[in-house]
Amino acid sequence: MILDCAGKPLDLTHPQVMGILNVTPDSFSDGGEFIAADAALAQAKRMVADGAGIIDVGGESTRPGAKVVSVEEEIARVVPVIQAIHSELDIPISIDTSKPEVMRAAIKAGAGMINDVRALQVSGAMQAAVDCDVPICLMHSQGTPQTMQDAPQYDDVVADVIAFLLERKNACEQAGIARDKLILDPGFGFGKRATHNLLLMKHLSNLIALDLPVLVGVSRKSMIGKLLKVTVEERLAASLSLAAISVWQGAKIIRSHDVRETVQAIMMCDHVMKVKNID
Ligand code: 8Y4
Repeated sequence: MILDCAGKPLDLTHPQVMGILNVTPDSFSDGGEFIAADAALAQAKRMVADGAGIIDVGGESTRPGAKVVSVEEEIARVVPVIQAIHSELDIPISIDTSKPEVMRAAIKAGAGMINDVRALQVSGAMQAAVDCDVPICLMHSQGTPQTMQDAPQYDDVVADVIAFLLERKNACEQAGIARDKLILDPGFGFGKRATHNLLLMKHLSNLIALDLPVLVGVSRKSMIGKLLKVTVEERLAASLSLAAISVWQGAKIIRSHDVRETVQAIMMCDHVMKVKNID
């Protein structure tokens, strides 16, 4: 199955790595609010050389406790970077946003997928997604990024997350978005305790069974830090292990900071999964 991301193909017959490109003032800035598009483009080029299948551009930090960013500020951060990647590189771009105005501006600038951690629940986002007519990743989250890690609670985390994603999938179909444009994501770390994340990983095949492509984002996340007591710089091996466990169960897209290593890990998984007996 090949996803059409505004004219650029994303081949999901193999698992793919989505390279993370944060364009917030703590990356690529001169210390002020100005984002250096050329530096962001250089990182995108490196990710393409390392085997990324898509690049996820985000201008709003979704870290717990992060500041709220205005529509104007978010557009000013992401649009020049998307334009530069779109004109220089032959790779699909996803826009990591929940704001309808940012979705529209990003798609106009050359993005070919919407990655929404709020699953199109913001007012106007569903209609923006309908109008943009690109693939959409619907992610589960409990609470807002500001409060989500305070006290996450579930009856049955796996069943609750699947029920939420089915409800959002149905809302998309009702709004006129074809099922074959949808990608589902359990939202590791978004309003989940370590045990909730582990249960979602153990039972990821239950989400895969819905028969839509599944995206997993575990790269360097704090669940690894909490369980292994390692700093953010020391989380690569654990991130690769979780990527492999995800792909083994059928995940199709792995969102990662470490593209080269993640491509190697998931290619090995794919080889094992597809090997045929000799003779
Ligand atoms: C260190 C490492 C510090 C990671 C913070 C983080 C997902 C996502 C994010 C995800 C989808 C993050 C935008 C959180 N995570 N989109 N976005 N799925 N679809 N934190 O899991 O990487 S941002």
